[in-house]
Amino acid sequence: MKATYLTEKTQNGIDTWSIKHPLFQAKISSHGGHVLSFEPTGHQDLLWLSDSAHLDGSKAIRGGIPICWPWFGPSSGQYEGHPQHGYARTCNWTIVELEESNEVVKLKLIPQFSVKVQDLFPFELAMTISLSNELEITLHTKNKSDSAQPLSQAIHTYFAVSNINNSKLKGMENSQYEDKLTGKTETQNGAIELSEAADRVYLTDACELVLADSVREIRIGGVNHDSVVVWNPWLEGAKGMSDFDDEGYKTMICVEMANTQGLELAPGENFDLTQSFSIAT
Ligand code: TA6
Repeated sequence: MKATYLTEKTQNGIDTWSIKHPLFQAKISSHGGHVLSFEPTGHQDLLWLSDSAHLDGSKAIRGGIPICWPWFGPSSGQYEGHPQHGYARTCNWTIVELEESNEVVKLKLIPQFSVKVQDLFPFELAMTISLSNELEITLHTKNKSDSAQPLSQAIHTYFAVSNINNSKLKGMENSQYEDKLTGKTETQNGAIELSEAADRVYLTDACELVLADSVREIRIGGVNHDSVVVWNPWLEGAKGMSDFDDEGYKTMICVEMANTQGLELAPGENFDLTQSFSIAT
């Protein structure tokens, strides 16, 4: 691919695209269309990636930005028995459009589902990623069938923090959330400060979040989400995952713009879910 800022390396059938731009550096894997890192110039990586992540295509990559689609969480209903978080994060993707300038690099990628997988659902998917001093990622879904179809999805971003014990996620104060660990619905009191495992679905379309630690603030936005998922497995959870470093929970938090509340696409409907983030200060 002829490009100014993007270079491609292929190993065992997986492409890794490295983008070195005056405003940022980034890495994306063709496995899962997975953004692995995003470093605005002069700043540390905004994304967390497990040191023991599988980058060989054997499973979803632990860290960066996994794409959960066309369902979020355990499969259910017509998709019963299929893998958690769907198939987008474990199939290979290709770049179909690349636009580069001094200001921004824009990519459009499409997934290469197997016929068997594609026949499971009547959706078409594309992803656009725009990178500058901000990263904006959008999932474009089209319902190609002649009936309404349920869709759940998440841009499952693993953010890097210097220390989870002195991090705060602001912007969802007073929001209700489903606590997946207790099965209860709670109300958020003040900013989100974690001191134990958390797996929460905030029932909000809040779109001006700030993830603050002692070193920096990351601004997190979104469009068309009906919920924001916040997850940290903490020590016991991390120990239970072979691709999650035991101590890794100390320097990450997942903040995911998602559709988890019963979205249905009408026949022929297009639906875009976006997350964006950048350094605030
Ligand atoms: O986003 C939160 C969550 O749904 C958690 O329940 C946890 O399962 C996490 O995703 C990671 O899932 P994974 O399949 O990548 O291990």
